Formats: sequence, structure tokens, C-alpha cells
Amino acid sequence: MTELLTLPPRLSNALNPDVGASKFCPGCGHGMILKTLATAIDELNLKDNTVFGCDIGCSLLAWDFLDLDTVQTHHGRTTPVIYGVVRALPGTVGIAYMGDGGGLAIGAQHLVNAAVRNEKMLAILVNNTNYGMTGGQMAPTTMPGQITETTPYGRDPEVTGKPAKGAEMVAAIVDTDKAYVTRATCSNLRALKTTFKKALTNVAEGRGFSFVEVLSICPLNWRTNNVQTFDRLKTMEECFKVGEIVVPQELEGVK
Ligand SMILES: Cc1ncc(C[n+]2csc(CCOP(=O)(O)OP(=O)(O)O)c2C)c(N)n1
Ligand code: SF4
Repeated sequence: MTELLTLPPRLSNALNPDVGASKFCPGCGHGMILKTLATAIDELNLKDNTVFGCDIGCSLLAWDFLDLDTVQTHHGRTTPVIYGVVRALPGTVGIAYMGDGGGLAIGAQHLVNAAVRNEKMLAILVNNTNYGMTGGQMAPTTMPGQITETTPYGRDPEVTGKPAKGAEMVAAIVDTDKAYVTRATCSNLRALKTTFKKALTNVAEGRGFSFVEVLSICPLNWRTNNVQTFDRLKTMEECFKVGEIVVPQELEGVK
């Protein structure tokens, strides 16, 4: 029985075993989301033909998290870099991993064009409602009333608009027979794994564009303890509806 205590943790093959200490802040959502993605890649046996791209922002700290061919690019440019790889090497499963700032502010035009053109890739947008890496400024997704470094009295929609709804925006412009568009949350990692498996399957089967927005947590910039962090995530789940928006018929059986 004591032998069990000395067994190393079981890691997914798609995780880099030599990554060392986490580069993310304690309690960050990125680590949970990436670990779940690695498990989904393993369960679908896609590791050897997957290419991973990470953006600027805290997502770039994923550059050595996975044992996959990886490229790091600037704000939202990860999307065109990844579909460039897929176009050059058809059959590659390309993943662009970005923050809500990268995907919905400076890189929004890339996301829109990839979605409209049904590029055969997976875009994962991690929504933590702020610009995490640069110290917690307002992002397109900041919620009404939310205090950030640049909205010290709370975001006022009269002045800066309402929060951008990435998944709904993408759903409005994709080919609904071929694309997969959904919003998930890091409060339910089991459901997130199924979501990633559907999104990856849609790409691996050459059907079309997959978009997964994941509601995530940023305790450092939110200045929240564990309880407050997950309470904030519940508020986000009320503001950004979790669930599938566009699902091709072929994916219905994927678990
Ligand atoms: C053109 C340009 N403007 C600003 C920056 C500074 N910058 C680096 S990361 C970042 C915020 C990224 O926020 P987000 O995409 O939401 O990712 P997060 O860090 O929250 O995961 C900004 C503004 C930059 N690198 N390049
Ligand atoms: S700043 Fe926020 S998003 Fe970035 S690593 Fe820290 S907790 Fe995670």
C-alpha cells in the first residue's frame, strides 16, 4: 500500500514531462484548461499530427507546457499562423490558443476571417475578462460594473460598450453545417474535455472551423481568494451563456 505513495502522477502523453514548475500564477485557469486539452488530444490519439500555437498574453506561458510542435506569435496572429500550417500540411490538427484580448480586440479580424472561410483548425479563446499578462486592464469581455486597472469605478457600458460575446459572434458567421462553436467553463473540466474532443474531431475529420471559448479565472488580477474566484466565475457564467451554439450532426455521438 505504501508503494502507491511513491508512484509518480499519471501524465497525459501530450503534456511535456520536463516543463518544471508552473509558469502560471497559483490558481490560474490556464493550467487546468491546457491539462484538459492534453487529455482530449491523448484520448483521440492525435498527438503526433497536432501543431499548437499560443498568442501574446498569459497564453504564451503555454509555450513548453505541451509535448507538441509549438509556435508562439503576436496578438491574435496565432490564428492565421496556424491555418497557414494546416494549409501547408493538410491533415495537421492545428490549434490556436489565445486570450480574450488577443482574440477579440487586436486579433479580431483574423478570427472573423478564419471563421468565415471555414479554416480547418481549432481556435481556443480563454476568457478571463481582463488583460491578464499586462496587469489586469479592461478587455472587450470585461463585465458591466467590473473593476479593472483601467475601470476603477467599474466598466460603464454607456462609455465602453457591453462585453463582447465571442462565441455568439463566431456562430453568426460560420458555415453551420461544418463548424463547431461553443462556450465552456473551467468550473466543469469533465464537460470541457468532451467539448475539446468534439472540436478536435471536427478538425481531424476535415470538416471545418472549431471555436471553443472557455470561461477562465485570473485570481491574481481579480485580487480574489479561492471562494471569491469561483463566485466570480459563476457571475461570468450568468453573463456569458455556457453551451454549444453550432454543432454539425456528425459530432452528436462524440463523448
Ligand atoms: C501591439 C501590442 N499592444 C500591446 C501589447 C501588450 N500586451 C501584451 S499581453 C497583453 C494583454 C493580453 O491579454 P489577453 O489576450 O486577454 O490574455 P491574458 O494575458 O489575459 O491571458 C497586452 C495588452 C503588445 N504585446 N502588443
Ligand atoms: S495573470 Fe491571471 S491569467 Fe495570467 S497567469 Fe496570472 S492568474 Fe493566470
